[in-house]
Amino acid sequence: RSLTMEKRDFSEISDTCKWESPDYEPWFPVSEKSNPLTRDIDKSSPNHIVRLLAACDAQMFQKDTGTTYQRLFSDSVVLTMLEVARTVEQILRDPEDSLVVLSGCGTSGRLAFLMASCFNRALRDRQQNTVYSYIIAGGDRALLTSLEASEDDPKLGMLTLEKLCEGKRRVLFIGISCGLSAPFVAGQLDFCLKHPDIYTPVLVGFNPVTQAREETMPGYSLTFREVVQRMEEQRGQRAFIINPAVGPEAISGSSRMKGGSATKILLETILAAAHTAAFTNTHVTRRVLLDMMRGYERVYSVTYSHSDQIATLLQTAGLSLQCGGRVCYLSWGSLGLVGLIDASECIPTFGADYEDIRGFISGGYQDMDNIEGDLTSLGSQFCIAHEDFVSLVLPTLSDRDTVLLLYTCHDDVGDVEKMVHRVREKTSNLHSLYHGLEGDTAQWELSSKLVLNAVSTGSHVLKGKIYRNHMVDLQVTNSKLYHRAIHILQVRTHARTHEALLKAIYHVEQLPEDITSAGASCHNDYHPVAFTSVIRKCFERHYDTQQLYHPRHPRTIPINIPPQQIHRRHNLKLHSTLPSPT
Ligand code: S6P
Repeated sequence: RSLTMEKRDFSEISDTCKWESPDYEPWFPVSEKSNPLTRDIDKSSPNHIVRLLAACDAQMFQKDTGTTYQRLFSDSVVLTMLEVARTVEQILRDPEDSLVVLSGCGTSGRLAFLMASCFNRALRDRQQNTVYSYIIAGGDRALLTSLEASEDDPKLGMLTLEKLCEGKRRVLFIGISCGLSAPFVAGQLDFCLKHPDIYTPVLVGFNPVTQAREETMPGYSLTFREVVQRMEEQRGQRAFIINPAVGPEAISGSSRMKGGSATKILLETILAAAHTAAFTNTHVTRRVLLDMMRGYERVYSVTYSHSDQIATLLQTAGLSLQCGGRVCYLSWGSLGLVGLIDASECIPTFGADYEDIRGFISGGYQDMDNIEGDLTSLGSQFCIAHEDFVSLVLPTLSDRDTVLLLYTCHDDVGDVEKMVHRVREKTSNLHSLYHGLEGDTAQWELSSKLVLNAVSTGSHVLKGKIYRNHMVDLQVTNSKLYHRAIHILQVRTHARTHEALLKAIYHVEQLPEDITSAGASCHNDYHPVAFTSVIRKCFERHYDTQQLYHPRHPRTIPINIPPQQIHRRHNLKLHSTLPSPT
């Protein structure tokens, strides 16, 4: 191997650990730091993008390195998981008037829904009563689109929880906030602490408690950090905190990626272990939990062993987006939810239109099994069945668009083939992600999530929506995103960034006093629509946009080549050598 290769590998290894140093961006919590591995992702080739994403995801499974950060496999984390799993086990053995509620905002709420549905299905299959429920800030429509503003409302969180749990004797509340930051979840945790006779709160996130958000919440006397401190006082008895560090996200603050994957790994491990124990009359042990988590680590390795194919897919999707085309995920079974979730996140993260990357699920809302039922009447964006794809998208489908099929050996292959024939009449740009060997649904889901996150993130990187490793076209729709936007502006300028952002938001040259003196969360109430692409507007004011929206080094990917020449037929198969569940 050449000296250059070795030098690069060495620098990647040191970049992997760099973020753990106390001097590295000390003003940010881990979940908002920029990952040293990906600082040049915006000018990387598709193959290198996938390699960088794999390196970032690997940080999830990194062992305890003796720094201040506890990790996924740390004793303290596994011990708390064990205690929570035993509480779930007790509920499963005696479910009368009991509930396990999973709650969160944005991606965290979508995963809460995914897991609640999956484990309720497992109970129904055993002819048991269901015990899981979910809350997502903004209600069911937030499962499919971005409603980030509700995240700022602690009272709404509290009231929604109270209403859902009316009449219950025992509630295990699992609040997910990757950044230990969502006021909506803080309000719920605080409510649980005030009613210990019924509620046991569990907080899942990926920052140390000392990095929980300190900003005051609108209409609330406590900060997130103060709520967490109160939980710490009860820790291990009436409150639990599961908060390993998984390293900064590949795209700064994009907690849909590692934050989402780690949430899925932690909670599915806890719930699956509790189910096994309750229905085989055994008890959850530390070893069972560790074995299950190692199973997910193998899922990671098997998935990224297909890096070249993922890179080809990412490049094709990127070309579609660059040409003004669309990327459609057509899925069967529970992979459909993974597709819908990935697609919905592109709207707030990349300022994408809902049609840019869009998910469809074979049985539509019947397969979704969400609390509010069929949402199609809310508009085209909420049409999610394959039938909707056939009537709304197929007629105008062309080689500019990319279609990705996601299915497993459990799905009806005849049905998949029918869809393949219909799509091929319109485009040759058809791909598939297929889990071919018998396996575990949860593992297939994680594998698909990693691939789709890579495709949607990578294709938007190729489109020019990322500057270094920062999102520059995000929608500033809540206070967390407002602060992130301020930081992104500071990356390139020492100008008065708060003013620059507010002027762009309100389209004014002079800022009236009531705007400048308002807190971050108030700006959503004033001009919700004006927040779209604010960052871009701010950058346009200060910089040469050419420099921002095109790669700093010329790519080998030509942007205006006719569709026939740029699209290649490709069939990605993830023949699953995934391990079976414990
Ligand atoms: C992040 C995603 C957001 C977050 C949401 C909740 O990629 O776009 O929707 O999930 O803001 O964040 P958190 O830190 O409370 O889980």
